Amino acid sequence: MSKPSAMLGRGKAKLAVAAHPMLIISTTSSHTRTTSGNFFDDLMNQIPLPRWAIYVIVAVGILLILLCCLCICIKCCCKGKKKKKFQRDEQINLKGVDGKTSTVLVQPDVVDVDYGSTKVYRGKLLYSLEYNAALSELTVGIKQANNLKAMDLGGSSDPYVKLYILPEKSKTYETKVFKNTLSPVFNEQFTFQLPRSSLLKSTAVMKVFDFNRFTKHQVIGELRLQLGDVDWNHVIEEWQDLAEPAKFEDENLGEICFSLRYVPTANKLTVVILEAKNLRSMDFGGSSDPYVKVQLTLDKRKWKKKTTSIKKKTLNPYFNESFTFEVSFDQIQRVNLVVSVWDHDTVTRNDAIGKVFLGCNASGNQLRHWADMLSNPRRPVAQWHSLLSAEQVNSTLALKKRIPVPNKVKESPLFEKHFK
Ligand SMILES: [Ca+2]
Ligand SMILES: [Ca+2]
Repeated sequence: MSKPSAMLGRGKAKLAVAAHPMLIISTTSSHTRTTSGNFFDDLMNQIPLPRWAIYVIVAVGILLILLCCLCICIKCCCKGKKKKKFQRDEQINLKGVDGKTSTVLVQPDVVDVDYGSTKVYRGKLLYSLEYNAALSELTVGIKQANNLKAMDLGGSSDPYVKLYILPEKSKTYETKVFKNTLSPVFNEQFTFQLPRSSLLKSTAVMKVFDFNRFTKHQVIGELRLQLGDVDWNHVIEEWQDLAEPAKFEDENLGEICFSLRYVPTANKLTVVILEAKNLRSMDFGGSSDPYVKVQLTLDKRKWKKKTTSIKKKTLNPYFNESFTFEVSFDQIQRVNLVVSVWDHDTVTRNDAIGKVFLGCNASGNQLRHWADMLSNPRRPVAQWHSLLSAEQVNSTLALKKRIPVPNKVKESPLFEKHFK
């Protein structure tokens, strides 16, 4: 019995187990060696579940872990894309929305970068102007725009035009919004009631905006037309390049009345600052302490300057102060008269309330006053002027390249010493 059992190989050990107790030890030892290599089999045996069920549970577990990883990845990637999606939604929802819709600032301004750069091409606008003197009616047509600057991330804009007349600004019109285009065709007309006398001293402002549903509307560019310069015998229809939007506010700054008198034989220019009214309040408590600077520039340079007394706490000061300058007949053609109203402050720097400039290169109402003075020698000619913001007057003077010296240089003590 023992002989055949000894002949048996390891594979048949189980048969021998029952027959011989000696072999039990050897077989069990060999069995332990096998399970240490196959730990998982043993583990599975201990779980009171069928093999297929265990495999299913493990597979589901791995699948869940993979899904979690995938979710994290997608979340990370989406952060970047969200902004673009926002923009797309905005354009889709634009239908039927006009410019009057109040906007809520949901995301911070992204497109604010271009402000201040002057040489950006902003596109052009086709407008028409017509004045009906019998009805005192000005009709402004906003026809179309071309090649507008793209303000949205997708490389397009949603243009509309705001239109008003300065200085009254009694009415502000808006065209419809055209979504996702840089060449909108507006074809809209707007009428203003404007007597001829105010027409000639008014400015038509056309501002092209980019509509945004969730962020502040951006100015693409603007046109400012001095209506005193327009030949009203014809209907005007023309293209003009949009300019950089003005940084100054179109506010009612007040009016000033002064008289001008030129005596060529005596080489004397006399400016009488009479009064001002409805001045903007600059001080806490709704008042100002106005005074007036009367300045002459000659050949684009600061030349002479005189100042009135300060009137305390009033928005309607009465000055009646006279200033005489020696100006030869040769010089009067090259002179600009700059009249500016200031608010005096004892502690802080004095602020400019508003400004006007007159001279042969002025326009509208200001040019008319200057021309009246020249054509009526020896006679004082008084007139009211609406104040413009100092920035606006300075930019106009600079724009016409009449005063090429930058203001900062002109106000430096060195300049005063050389040119005063
Ligand atoms: Ca837009
Ligand atoms: Ca003050």
